[in-house]
Formats: sequence, C-alpha cells, structure tokens
Amino acid sequence: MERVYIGLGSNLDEPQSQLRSALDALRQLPETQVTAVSAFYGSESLSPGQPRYTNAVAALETGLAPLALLDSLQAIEAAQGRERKERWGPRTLDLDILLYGDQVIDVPRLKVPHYHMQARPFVLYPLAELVPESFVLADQRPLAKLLADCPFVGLERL
Ligand code: A4P
Ligand code: MG
Repeated sequence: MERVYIGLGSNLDEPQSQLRSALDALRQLPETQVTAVSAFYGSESLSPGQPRYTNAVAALETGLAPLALLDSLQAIEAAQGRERKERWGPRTLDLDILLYGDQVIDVPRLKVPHYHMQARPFVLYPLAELVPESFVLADQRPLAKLLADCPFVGLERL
C-alpha cells in the first residue's frame, strides 16, 4: 500500500457537490481507502474569465499502481461529465495525482510530483492540512519552503 495525495478541482455544475461525489467515488475504488480530506477552498481560476474553482486534497492508501490509479481517476472524471475540449478549459472535475508515496514518476502520461503544485496555493494549503510540518516531497523539496514561496493569497477556506 502506498500513501497518495490527490488534488480535486471543479469550476462547473455545483463544484462542491462535484467534489463530494468524487470523494465518494474514490472511496469505492478497489484496494483503496480515503484516510483524510482537507477543507474545501475557493479561488479565482488561473485562466481569466472562467468561473471560480473549488479545490481540496485527499489522502489515500492504495494498492493500485500509479497508471492504474490514473486510469481510475480519469474514469471518475468522465463519469462526472468532464469533457476535454480545450486544455485548461472549465471542468466539472479535475483529479490530479499530486504525490505517490516517495516515487518520482516521469512518463508521458504521468508526472509526479504534479508539475504545477509548487506554484498553486489551492494545492499547497490543503495538502499542508494533511501532513506534518516537516513534510518533504518525493523530489526532496520541503513543503514548508514551497508554502513560504506561495502566499495564501486569494484563497477562501469554505
Ligand atoms: N498527467 C500528467 N501527470 C499527471 C498527474 N500527476 N495527475 C496527464 C493527473 N494527470 C497527469 O490532464 C492532461 C494530462 O495530464 C492527462 O491526460 C494525464 O495523462 P487533464 O486533466 O486532461 O488536463 P488539464 O487539467 O486541462 O491540464 P492540466 O495541465 O492538468 O491543467 P491543470 O494544471 O489541472 O490546471 N484555478 C484554480 N483556482 N483551481 C484549479 O484547480 N485548475 C486549472 C487546470 C486551471 N486553473 C485553476 C485550476
Ligand atoms: Mg488535470
């Protein structure tokens, strides 16, 4: 079993309900337990002119291998009506693998740690709720340093 952190995001069709449904779906995955969930946070979209996002982070213990987990997450996104039209377009549900144990993964379908997490307060602050203060990412970056470089600006704890 590996400890995995999943970033959840939605900015369409009642985002908080989307996140709750996604958490229920994560709880149904085989070989998987959801052990903790952060608060929900609201923030402006990084892409101008789009609806506000709701984001959260969930901690999982899973026996699913990384690509099997990614397949499962994409199936949950599809089941909740996500349509991939434009990159960075508005979405009912986005599920990102932020961290997978202490593994660094770099294959075409999957980059872990997630490539943008260090610059995103809506990822780092909910993650910080779930880990000890001394937490270090798989690529050896201390979370405290990333938080110090990424101010809690524009985030609303819901
Ligand atoms: N992929 C590679 N690594 C991973 C990973 N660690 N986890 C690949 C999940 N997927 C990963 O993702 C594109 C491809 O990334 C997948 O097919 C998978 O093989 P996608 O979800 O289809 O595309 P996307 O989400 O539109 O692109 P991207 O770059 O993931 O966008 P982001 O980074 O998710 O940004 N503003 C706020 N406030 N909150 C947000 O959550 N999100 C975005 C989208 C923009 N602005 C936002 C937010
Ligand atoms: Mg994504």
